[in-house]
Amino acid sequence: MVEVTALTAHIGAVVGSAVDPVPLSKIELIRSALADHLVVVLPGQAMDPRSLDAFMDAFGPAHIHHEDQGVVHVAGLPAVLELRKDPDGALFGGSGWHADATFEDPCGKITGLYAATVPAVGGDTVFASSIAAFEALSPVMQQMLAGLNAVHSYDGPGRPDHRDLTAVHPVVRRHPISGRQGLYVNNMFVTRFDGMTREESRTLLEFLEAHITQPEFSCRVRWAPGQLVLWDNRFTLHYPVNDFDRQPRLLYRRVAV
Ligand SMILES: O=C(O)CCC(=O)C(=O)O
Repeated sequence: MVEVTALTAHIGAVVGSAVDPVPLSKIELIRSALADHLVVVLPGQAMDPRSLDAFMDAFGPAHIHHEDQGVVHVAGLPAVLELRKDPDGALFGGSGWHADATFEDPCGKITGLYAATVPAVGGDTVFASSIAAFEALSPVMQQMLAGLNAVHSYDGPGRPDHRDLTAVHPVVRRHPISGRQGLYVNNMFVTRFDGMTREESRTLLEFLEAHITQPEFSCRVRWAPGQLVLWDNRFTLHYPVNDFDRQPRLLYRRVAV
């Protein structure tokens, strides 16, 4: 019997344990925990970039990140990114709340992040549920948001939309398994709501990010070597905490679209 232990009321669960890791062949159990909790922590997994790549095929086709400053692909595995923080280096994704590859269509669906080396303390990742956030809004606000689309662009707000990496997505989407609705916006990539001015969009986006990321809808994941974390990018935001100067941190990331 594999234990699934919720981390908070709204988001996050640990599946198995470091001494009794869940077999990764139990894909339906993992998929169901992910649908219920949006973020699942799988401790004690013996993986490498190649097995991470193969495992993530169960969740959808690979997202291949384009070349850019700070983007490091694992040699021979174009879908797997090496997220390395060395002393004085920047932390990938480290500048704010976001979801992965929302500027693509199809967008980033499930991310798998596997820890090889982590600081003794620090470098946690915080996640927030956009489903809990949506359900807490007034019906009038829910209805208004359900009629909106948002423009997501790789270069983010304040810059012209990226010529290739720009996509328009509905602001409210329904989870295909749980049937619950969640918000699909993030301030890193959304440049505006379709049909609204940038000023109108900014105010609404700032409200939504503050609303989604409140502690009541969030969980904080502490890393350990050998830990795999999966999250649903369609219904969560995440925030890498950059509080571990001068300690190495190496994770491998594979996104399914
Ligand atoms: O390093 C982390 O904690 C999260 C990584 C991240 O933000 C990303 O891959 O987009």
